[in-house]
Amino acid sequence: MRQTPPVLPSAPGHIVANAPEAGDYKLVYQLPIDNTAFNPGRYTVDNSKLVPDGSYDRIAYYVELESATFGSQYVWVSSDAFETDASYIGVPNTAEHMKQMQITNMNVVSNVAGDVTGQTGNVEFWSTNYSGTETDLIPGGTGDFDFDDTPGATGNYGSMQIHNFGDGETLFAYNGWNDARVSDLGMGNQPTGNPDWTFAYAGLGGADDYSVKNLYVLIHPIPEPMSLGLLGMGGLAVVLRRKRER
Ligand SMILES: [Ca+2]
Ligand SMILES: [Ca+2]
Repeated sequence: MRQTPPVLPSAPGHIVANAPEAGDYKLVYQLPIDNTAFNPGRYTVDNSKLVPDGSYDRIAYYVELESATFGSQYVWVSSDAFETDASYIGVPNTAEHMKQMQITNMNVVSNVAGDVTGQTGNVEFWSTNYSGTETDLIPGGTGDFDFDDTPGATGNYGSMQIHNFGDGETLFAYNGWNDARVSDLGMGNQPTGNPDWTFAYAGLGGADDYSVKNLYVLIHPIPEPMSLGLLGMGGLAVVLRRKRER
């Protein structure tokens, strides 16, 4: 039998204001992104150990950035849960976090990327180096560093990217966080250079180019049977009222 979903903090209000869907989500991780090497100790919120495996049906990422070059930016991207263990949905800094796959029923709300509902997207989550070589996992990729690249078995560059590959668009990219170099950070396709912001640290897409840079990871808990029952009765009440109004 499934375990009871945990009591977790709700999504912060400013996220719900931009993406109303977030009102039904709970906060698992909050990270003020550093200029260089990611360290799990830098999470200001980490509720991952409180979340029973499989107790949620959707995962969402919210990134907010501010920079002189790109201004104030945000993106909300949610999809069907593609990982049942909440310990592996944050920054993919271990081999166990590795994910190179399509994600389904993806919703995007952003002031940078195009908003979509119920679309297919993909994640490139790994801690190693990678090449731009396209795979057969994601349609439409090219040999450039984009939404379809090939992770290597070694190295410590790191990729945390989510894409709307159907529109050829990177939603957000956080790369180069697994060593001492300045990380790459960007939203939407990078206007010049590699679309997925690989090596952007050398230009205007370095983490140190942003004055605000926050990552939130959220889950949508599967409603408990009792809540479903109440929901059902509420629905029944609406039907009865409608009948009465006739
Ligand atoms: Ca590629
Ligand atoms: Ca990529």
